[in-house]
This record gives sequence, structure tokens and C-alpha cells, in this order.
Amino acid sequence: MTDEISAAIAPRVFSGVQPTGNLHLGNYLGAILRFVEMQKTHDCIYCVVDLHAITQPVSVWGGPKELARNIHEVTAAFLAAGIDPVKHVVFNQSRVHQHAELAWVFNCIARLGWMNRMTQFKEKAGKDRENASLGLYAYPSLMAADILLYRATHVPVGEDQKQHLELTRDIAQKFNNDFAESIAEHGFGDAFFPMTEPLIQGPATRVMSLRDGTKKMSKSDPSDLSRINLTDDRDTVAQKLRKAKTDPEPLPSEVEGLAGRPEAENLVGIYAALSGRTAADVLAEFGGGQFSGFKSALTDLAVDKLGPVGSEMKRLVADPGHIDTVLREGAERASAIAAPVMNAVKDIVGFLR
Ligand code: AQP
Repeated sequence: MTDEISAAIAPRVFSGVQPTGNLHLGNYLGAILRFVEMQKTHDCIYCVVDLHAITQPVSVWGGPKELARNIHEVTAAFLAAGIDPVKHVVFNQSRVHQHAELAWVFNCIARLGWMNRMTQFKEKAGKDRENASLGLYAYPSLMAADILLYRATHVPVGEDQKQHLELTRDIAQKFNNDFAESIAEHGFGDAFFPMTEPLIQGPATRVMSLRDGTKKMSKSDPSDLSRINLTDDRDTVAQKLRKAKTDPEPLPSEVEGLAGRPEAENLVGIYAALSGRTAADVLAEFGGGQFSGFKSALTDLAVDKLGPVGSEMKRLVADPGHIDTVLREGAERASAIAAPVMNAVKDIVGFLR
């Protein structure tokens, strides 16, 4: 067997968030709160995926100063939400060079046909596909490397990442098949990489835009009115919810009445997720009423739940010494796990080291 790693694959959680600014309610409910939850039952590794951030044009991610600020901001959100960087590992991806190294091996495993099916690439590249970066195209292969570098068994993510998680499993499977003999010879039995389970769970796996209930809430939406940012103050949240698109009908009294009303469904879903209640329960209280009253109750709830997180984020970002220490120490611990896995991959593939 190679180096210091065991053949057996232990349960481990990995997930990441891109430091591309405008961290929003969708990131919080769909991912970060799930990360906090998973800490109770698993060893967790949470990563600020800065290599992914630069796959878009510099004008989108904002340049060097903005990137550094956004790395601090995502880390601050992790800590403010309750992620424990002592019991678990929090770091930024570019500090652990094995992510890029394993991604190259996976670029040679993944098939063009697989990559061509990735809907996120199509959405983000838009009409001007010829002008998209090679990095944006290879993004899902790097994401597979992020996860499998730690032989992670579970990945909590929002609904939009489902397809990338399926690709991660395809890459793991093909690696295990292509190198089956070598994997066995090196003492890893019949599979080196696990079949990672996506955990797309919780009440808000897909929070939608406040301006268009058919589009997901997104950091890159040009309209700031489309999302609630974690650092928005009360007035901003109130204004965004007041302006949130709705329809002329009053709220229905039952969940079935939300069919074909995506904006209403989204706002009720957000209320339910933030309050820990079911949509039916929320409609039992607000059904039959106008949106204006509901929106003001939602403002109070959102400010109550997100306000403390936003304030703590601002406090941490204003004096980032603590964040820098967390990221540096986290990277050392992540490297200690990643290095022997990457060495094993090199041995399995046949590279000399
Ligand atoms: N609207 C959403 N609802 C629920 N979960 C969401 N996530 C993102 N948007 C929603 C989840 O947040 C985690 C981190 O996302 P990311 O940083 O990898 O960015 P993304 O998935 O590409 O989505 P963003 O944040 O909106 O950015 P852009 O604008 O670049 O697309 C992931 O687990 C994601 O599922």
C-alpha cells in the first residue's frame, strides 16, 4: 500500500463555496446551514473554492483585491453561521496544490461527451461560448478533484450542483475501472475512490430570484434586487422584499394553490425555511391575506435570522487576522490529508516520484 493512507474509506464530508461576492440567502439555506448541520455527525472539510472563482472573466470576479476580500467574506460566513474550524477543516483551495494536480488527471479521465452535457457551463458561457475560458469548461472536473482528493463520501450542496455530483461519480467510477489492476496491486482492493453521495436536503435546496421565480437566486445576477445578501441591513432587506415580484392574487390557504405561482411559492418557501415550519403551516397562518402583510412578516423574520450572521461577518472581515489564521492552519491540515491521496494516485497511474 502507498504511504500513510488506509485502503478503507471512512465517512467524510466535503463541500465548497466560491468567493465571487454577494453571498446570498440561497447559499446560506441551500449550503452553509447544511454544512453546520453535518458537523454534528461527520468529519467535515469546508473549502473556499478560489480556483473556481477565476473561471469567469476578471471583470466578473473583480480582480485581485476583490478576490482576497471575497475569500475573507466566505470564510467569515462559515464562521458566523457556526462552522467550527478547530473540530473541522476550513481552508482556501489554492493553498493546497493537489487540487489542481488531481484535476489534471481527471481531465484525462472525463470524456468530452460528459462535459458537453453540463448545463451550468451552457448557462454561464451563454451565447458567446467561443469566448468562455477553458477553466469554466473544466470546472466540474476540478470540482470532482476537490471532493475525491479527500475521498469524501458525502457532499452537501444545493440542487444546482446535482449534475456535477453525478459527474464526480462517473469520474470516480472510470478511474476505479481504468486502473483496477493497479489499484488492487497497491493494496486498495477494488475501488480507490468512493461513490460520493450528494446530500441535497433541507427545506430550501433551490431558492429562487426575488425578481423572477423561475430563475435561481444567484450571486452573478446583475440585479441586486434579485437576492438577499447575507450582509444586507434591515432597510435593504425590507426594500428588496417590498419590491419582490408577486402576482395579483392573495396567498392561497393550501400548498396546492401555489402551483403555477413560482414567486408566491418561493416567498412561502423562504419563510418556511427560515422559521423551521412547513409551507402548509405558513399558509395556514397567512393564506387569504395580501402579499404586503406577508412580506413585512417575512422581513422581520429574515432580519431576525440573518441579522446576527451578517453582523458577525462584518466584524470578522473588518479585522481579518483571525480568518487568515483559520485559513492557513486549515490548509496545513487539508494538505496532510490530500498529499498521501495524491501520492497514491500517482503510484496507481504509474508516475515516478
Ligand atoms: N439559489 C440557491 N438555492 C439553494 N442553494 C444554492 N446554492 C447556490 N445558489 C443556491 C448553493 O450554494 C453553494 C455554493 O454555491 P457556489 O459558490 O458554488 O455558486 P453557484 O452554485 O454557482 O451559485 P451562486 O452562488 O448563485 O453563484 P453564480 O451566480 O455564480 O451561479 C452550492 O452548494 C450551491 O448549490
